[in-house]
Amino acid sequence: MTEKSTICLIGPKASGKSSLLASLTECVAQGAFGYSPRLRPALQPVTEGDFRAAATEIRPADFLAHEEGDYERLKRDFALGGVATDTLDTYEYYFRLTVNGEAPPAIVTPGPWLLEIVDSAGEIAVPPDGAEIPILNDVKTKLARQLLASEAVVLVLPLVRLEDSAWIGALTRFIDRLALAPDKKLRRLVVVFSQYERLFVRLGPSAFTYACDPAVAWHVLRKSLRAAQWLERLRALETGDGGASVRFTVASSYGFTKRFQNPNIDPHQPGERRFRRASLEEARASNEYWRPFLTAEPFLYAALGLDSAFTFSFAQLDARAPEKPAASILA
Ligand SMILES: Nc1nc2c(ncn2[C@@H]2O[C@H](COP(=O)(O)OP(=O)(O)OP(=O)(O)O)[C@@H](O)[C@H]2O)c(=O)[nH]1
Ligand SMILES: [Mg+2]
Repeated sequence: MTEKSTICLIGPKASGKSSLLASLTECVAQGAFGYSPRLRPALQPVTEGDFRAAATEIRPADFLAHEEGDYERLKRDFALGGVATDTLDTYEYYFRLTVNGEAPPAIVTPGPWLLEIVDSAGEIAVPPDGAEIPILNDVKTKLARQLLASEAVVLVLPLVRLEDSAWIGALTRFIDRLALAPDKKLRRLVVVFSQYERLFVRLGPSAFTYACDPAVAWHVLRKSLRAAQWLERLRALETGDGGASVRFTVASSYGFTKRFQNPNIDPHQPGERRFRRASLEEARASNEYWRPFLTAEPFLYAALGLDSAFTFSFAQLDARAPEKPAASILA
């Protein structure tokens, strides 16, 4: 049976929400995640019509469609350096997810799953503290409705010193409101620390080897969360009435350069630009060098409740040592 779920991406401005979504299909296609390769997930963008009709196959009318879809546009914007999401609306993207290999027992239905993923500008749900950012009431209402109707929330936070960030107050209020909302459908919430590759910039080609160790992610998460006062509010969300299960993970949309294995940031470009060879056309340059890292995890957990070697529960992060990591899956 086809299952549908809605996932809302929430997080402060420039935390990397749109980039995480833009790199999702490539991460799944390259198997650059911490799930078993035997899972063989596949993810394909579909149209809103396919989602609404709950069609399990692509509709014939769309089969030979050539216009660029919204998701292709998002991917192109990301490849060119990223564009801040417009505050004038919220933006829905649709996907069909299948699991073609050995489905673990945690998955009770065989799928496929139709996903609606809602992206929005960070200022709407998590504005900078103390700033007055004009947002249309209609847009706030739309996002609030989408949040209350969604099965999962993916909270994207940049991997910086959290206590220095100017949006902690807004984030704490957001979590409180979500925990207290009576009519929500929320079953899962994933906190993902983005831009993970930046931690490894000095490690050269060893970077990828360290990043592939789930124990490193466990330590990074524990350290990042130590001063986070909103963490106790999240526990309330998990233990409260109709509690949602909470997971923590790390991800990098830029990822690590294939073959060279170093963080995928081009040292010859101003700012932080993805590495690519100018002489190659865009599609080839991406395929040849770009491997996103763990950007599938937040969405696969949100949709299926499936844990990977890089998703951690409160209990796992509270433990004194990381669990023995599952065999390294990233080739
Ligand atoms: N180094 C690094 N930079 C990243 C990564 N992901 C995104 N960025 C950069 O971070 C900036 C913000 O990324 P976005 O994806 O636009 O952030 P957002 O959360 O969608 O921001 P709003 O739409 O404005 O709320 C862009 O300049 C990206 O290029 C990453 O994995 N690593
Ligand atoms: Mg965005």
